[in-house]
Amino acid sequence: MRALFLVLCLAAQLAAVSAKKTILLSNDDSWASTYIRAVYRLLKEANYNVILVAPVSQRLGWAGKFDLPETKTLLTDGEFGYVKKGAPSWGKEENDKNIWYFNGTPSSCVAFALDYVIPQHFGNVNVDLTIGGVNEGPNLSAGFYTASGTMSAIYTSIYRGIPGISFSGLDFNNSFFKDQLNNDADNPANIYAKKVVDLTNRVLGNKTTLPKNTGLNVNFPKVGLLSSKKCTNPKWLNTRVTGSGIFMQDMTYDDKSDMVSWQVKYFDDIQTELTVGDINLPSEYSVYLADNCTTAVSAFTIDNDVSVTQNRQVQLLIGDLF
Ligand SMILES: *[C@@H]1O[C@H](CO)[C@@H](O)[C@H](O)[C@H]1NC(C)=O
Ligand SMILES: *[C@@H]1O[C@H](CO)[C@@H](O)[C@H](O)[C@H]1NC(C)=O
Ligand SMILES: *[C@@H]1O[C@H](CO)[C@@H](O)[C@H](O)[C@H]1NC(C)=O
Ligand SMILES: CC(=O)N[C@H]1CO[C@H](CO)[C@@H](O)[C@@H]1O
Repeated sequence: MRALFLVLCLAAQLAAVSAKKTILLSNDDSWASTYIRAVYRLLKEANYNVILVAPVSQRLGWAGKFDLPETKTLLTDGEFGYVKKGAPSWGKEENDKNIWYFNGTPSSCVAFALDYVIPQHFGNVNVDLTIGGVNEGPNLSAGFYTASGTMSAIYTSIYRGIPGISFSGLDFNNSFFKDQLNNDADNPANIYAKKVVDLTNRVLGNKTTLPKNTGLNVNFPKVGLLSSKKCTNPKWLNTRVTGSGIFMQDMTYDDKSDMVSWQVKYFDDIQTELTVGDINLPSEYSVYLADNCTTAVSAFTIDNDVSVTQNRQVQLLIGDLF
């Protein structure tokens, strides 16, 4: 009788475990960054099965480059010296089999997770959602869509049929979780992580999830200790990735040194004529500029094709070629 009871308890437990939704978590700032560890901690507390696979070192701005390790061991220390030169090119936390590093880019980390880590170590569990971030720094959106590593983790996932959300926070310091992850309610890492869980619950809590080929790009404002405006619970706002007001990479040429240097430039009002998205939505960068304790949430698609109208215009121009 007692044995039967135990078997029933075990079966119930297994059912509960398998009912858990699985989230693949990555970023570009490295697996040892404060923000990704804060998100990992709270998603687990919220009863998700979380598998973290992220670069061993900072890969900011590496875009969709699909970089794989070329040696079995690391030729240099990983981020914050947390993994040392000479260690294997991929591995996991000693005390947590769900946290992995990989000597690759965000895009290749997602592939490594889906093609190696999950099939080999997690019994091929289905991933319900991929989350990128929270990225340390707001360098996402139109001008950075193709440049951002965090974004590339997400579109790599969406191309493979798994919906994804990229998150960025307004904080430029890439900090080591062992230095900065604490239980302070005013720590931006904890405020952001709580918001990530809120949005994840909404996206995964319904019968249906995000539409096919669709992802969300989320930009948080300055919060907590970093906010002079006492922003601790930012409001959500539906925005669009493009729209008037875009930050992009740009350069300055210096004729004295005959050299060029990197900068970010704001291009105002250049995309008011966009025909595909909803032009009534504010652009995410207008929210960034407003700095009004608001989180920008833009839905984007991986469909790179133009609208039918635009393609007709192309055909009018060069249609005699076809
Ligand atoms: C930035 O990150 C480093 C590395 O973890 C940490 O030592 C430093 O205190 C952080 N600075 C701020 C202002 O948070
Ligand atoms: C999803 O759930 C929320 C409540 O959490 C509800 O307001 C919303 O209508 C649901 N959407 C769909 C498509 O079921
Ligand atoms: C914040 O600023 C954005 C962009 O100007 C605006 O659309 C939004 O309504 C503002 N939100 C609040 C809460 O003031
Ligand atoms: C628009 C914006 O916030 N750009 C930032 C992108 O990241 C670089 C480096 O982290 C910053 O210097 C820019 O200010």
